[in-house]
Amino acid sequence: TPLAIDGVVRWPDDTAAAYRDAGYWQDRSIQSFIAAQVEIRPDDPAVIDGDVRMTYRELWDASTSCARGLLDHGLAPGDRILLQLPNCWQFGALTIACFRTGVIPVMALPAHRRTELTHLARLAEARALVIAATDRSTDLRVVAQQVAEDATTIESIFVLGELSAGLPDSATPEFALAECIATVPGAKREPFEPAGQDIACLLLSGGTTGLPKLIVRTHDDYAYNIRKCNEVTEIDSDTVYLASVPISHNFALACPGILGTWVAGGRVVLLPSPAPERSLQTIDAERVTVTAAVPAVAQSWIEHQREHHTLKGSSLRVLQVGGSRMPDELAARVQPVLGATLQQVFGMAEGLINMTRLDDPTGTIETTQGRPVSDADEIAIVDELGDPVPDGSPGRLLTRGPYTPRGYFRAAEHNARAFTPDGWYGSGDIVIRRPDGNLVVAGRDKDMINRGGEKISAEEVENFAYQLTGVEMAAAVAMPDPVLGERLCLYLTVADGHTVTLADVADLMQTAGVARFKIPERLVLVDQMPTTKVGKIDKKAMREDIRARLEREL
Ligand code: J2J
Repeated sequence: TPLAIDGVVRWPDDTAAAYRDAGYWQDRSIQSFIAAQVEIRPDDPAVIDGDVRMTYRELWDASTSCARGLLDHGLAPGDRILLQLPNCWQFGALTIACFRTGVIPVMALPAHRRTELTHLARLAEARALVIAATDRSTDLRVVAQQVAEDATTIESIFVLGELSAGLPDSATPEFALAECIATVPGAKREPFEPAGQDIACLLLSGGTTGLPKLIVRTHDDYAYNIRKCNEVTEIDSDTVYLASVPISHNFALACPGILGTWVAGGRVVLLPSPAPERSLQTIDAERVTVTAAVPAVAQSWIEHQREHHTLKGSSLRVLQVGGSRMPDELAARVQPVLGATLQQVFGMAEGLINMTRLDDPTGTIETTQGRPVSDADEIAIVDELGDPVPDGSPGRLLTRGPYTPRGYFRAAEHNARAFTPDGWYGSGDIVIRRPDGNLVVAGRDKDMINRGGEKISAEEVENFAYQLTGVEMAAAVAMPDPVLGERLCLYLTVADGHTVTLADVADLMQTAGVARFKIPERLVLVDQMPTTKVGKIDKKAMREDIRARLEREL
């Protein structure tokens, strides 16, 4: 029986039984697949991170030490920790250690700051924080202390890198992650053997609400997600997978990502960012065969390659692209310029993953976002009344399946809106199903801005704007951008005698501490917000307005 944790929505019993009978759920932990690879190929490379090259045995031993360290610090199965690390081998060792101890990592993004981290720590009642000492110019140790002050369940902070110099006695204690990993493990016995229904990790939703929601991923469902993605992307022990986009995100974590690669016995190469020069050099130097990117990154690689011909070899077999809609023109340039098969991925941390297949006709690969990775994925495309629309017509995407959970963590009220009573998840995407089953993402029916794959909840930004004196009405909308697809534009109406600038909004958000990508890049002051016939703020009119303004400026 799984550990009891309140606020987790399970699949109905009969559905769960059917998933077990069909073999989708195998009551096996994710790490058991990796452990099997450690047995088969202890001396094969598992991860390459800069100068660090670790074999399967070494990665496993690091996770063993790390597990011991977590337990020594008083963490127990079922406890949550907030994990915020950049792409590094320690992320892998720690994630596996969490699986092996039953400690549940909450996968925060590297860009998150005080506001998000505090919210997540509170929501999850996290007992510890894991951070890097710094991220670019930000001292995350200072941020972590603030978070620990506001999220009172935090008892310890694990730091990758230098500890703070001279913390006051009242501060939350810091520990070096390196020491935790260097702990000499005692007993050989596994400290915890997860049941299939135990929680492997908590992922973040791409958020349409004021603050991100947490998504419960069990070993049963996430292992199935990983296995199916491995099958479709043809991952095996010869795979060399490059992760340059954040591995805390579902895409590079498990679709198939680093976990899929380890489950298959392949080799993971890590980079801290997808900067084109270094990424392309690394692909050649490490003979990378598969990698993942958002469309903006794919575009930057293509442009770089066309100008500098950095890629010389032809090791790259598959470039996965997802996170936001890839323009068809860009899709058509991948194979000719990079020499790799494009795989479009339309996925979500909530579950459902669609992929084009590697042997699909070029037309399918270049103009669709693929189809579900599992035959057990249920898809419905419906109109406003919830009635199915015919193939070829746009409609709202609903989905259910063996790796799409039935509710967010501790979010009963939101769940009532995001899920139908029959357990279908409404992703908020408008899609068209072609007769061959492939989906085309045609739009969105959710109040979110997709800034090159980085999701921004309009409500979250608007809530900040309302804190500024004089602001009467605020509306965050997407403005078109040739590189990122969308950027964030903020519309405001301001009371007489007040002025608000873009810098005021940025200052406020920076002071509060939020991910930089959420800060609006343009401000439009209007006398009146456009409204619909029923008096609601008309965001569609605003999106058209900003599009027209940008066109006039060209
Ligand atoms: C259009 N919109 C897309 C695409 C995601 C793989 C890839 C992506 C994600 C991801 C992921 C899109 N075209 N190709 O988890 O494993 C938008 C949709 C979707 C939302 C989910 C993975 N691919 N999207 O992006 O949880 O709006 O997951 O509902 O961050 O991104 O966001 P997220």
